[in-house]
Amino acid sequence: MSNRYESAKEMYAAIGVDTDAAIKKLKDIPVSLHCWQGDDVTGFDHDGPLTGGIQTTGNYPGKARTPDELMADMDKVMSLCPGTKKLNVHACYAIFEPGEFVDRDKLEPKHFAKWVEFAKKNNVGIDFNPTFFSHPNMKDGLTLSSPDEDVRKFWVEHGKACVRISQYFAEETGMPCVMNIWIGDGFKDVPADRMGPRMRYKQSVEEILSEPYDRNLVKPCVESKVFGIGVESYTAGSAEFSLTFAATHEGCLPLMDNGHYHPTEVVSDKIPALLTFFPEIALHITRPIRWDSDHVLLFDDEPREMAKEIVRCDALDRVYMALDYFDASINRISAWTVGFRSWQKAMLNALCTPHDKLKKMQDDGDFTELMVVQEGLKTMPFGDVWAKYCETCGVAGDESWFEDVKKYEADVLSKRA
Ligand SMILES: [Mn+2]
Repeated sequence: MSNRYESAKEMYAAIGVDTDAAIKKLKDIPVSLHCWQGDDVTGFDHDGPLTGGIQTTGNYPGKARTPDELMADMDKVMSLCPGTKKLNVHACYAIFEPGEFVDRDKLEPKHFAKWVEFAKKNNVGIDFNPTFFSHPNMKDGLTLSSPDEDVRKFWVEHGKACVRISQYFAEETGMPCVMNIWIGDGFKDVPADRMGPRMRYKQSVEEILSEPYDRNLVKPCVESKVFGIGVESYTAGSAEFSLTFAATHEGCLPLMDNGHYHPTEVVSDKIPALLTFFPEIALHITRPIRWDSDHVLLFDDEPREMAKEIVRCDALDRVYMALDYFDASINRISAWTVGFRSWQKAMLNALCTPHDKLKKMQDDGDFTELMVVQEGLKTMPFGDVWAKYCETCGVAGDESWFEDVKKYEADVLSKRA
């Protein structure tokens, strides 16, 4: 193993890449691990169906049913993945005392104390998301953009409660909390008014962000979307709406989910465009197959290109990275792990790319050589650098981690009825 790494290191050094430095750098970059892969976006505050235009498919046994099960599963995933993790929690994952319940507009930090305890135990930060779906107070599919003032106010109060909870997370963990606002509000068929819902959505987010918070601790974002299931004709929070909102509201970040654009658009190209203007941006990283299907992230072309853009823009400290996918058709621990490890691979690969040399070729107009060299990079011994990175992080560099998952499935998951 070490011979293979030494040999790979020499080959990378010959093209101007310091693999030791790449490994050292990646270890400290936080990536947010989404709690909702573990239970198919169900949460703990309701018994109803998943709504809001999103859907999980599959019925693989062993999904987490309680906070303890979900956290045990996340512990297992984190133990199999290299790098620095952060937790990503949705408001519907509030943890109540036995017999206790409050609705989303009344949520308090105490309902997330167990998440803080879990984060502290793992020495990780927490990102947060108000949950504007899977709730009876979505009226005609609308929340923050609802023309019903009582409905709209309910959801504004939910957003404000989430700002307070985000501040609590940041204060408790000592790490900033990215608070992402995404709504599935929209219409199945041709609307009669496209601007009204957007005016109300704008007003609602402004009201939410009027809740006092420390801008160094809470990083509010708005996430756009192109369409959802049952919401095919119109979504209030479109790309133009969300990007313009962030651009015109100091301290609010644009969040791009690479499943939330038309299929021929690529977020890799949008990253440098936004970094040209915004001090900080946020990402949801997923694998859309023909639509926003939220397949498990793989180490394939678009994540590789996205990671390269973050690294070559020298923006690892300006981009908040979070995973967002959910597959209920396969072992969920494995799904989580494959996705997290894939993004780590994409980033390590990006850190092992001689960007300065490639940029010079572009600027000098050497496009023939640029193509030749970029193709050559694809067969560099990246696997040996990856294995070394995993070894320094104390996790398996090959797929032997799956043995652990199979054992966990036999000992733990299969016992869940
Ligand atoms: Mn997303």
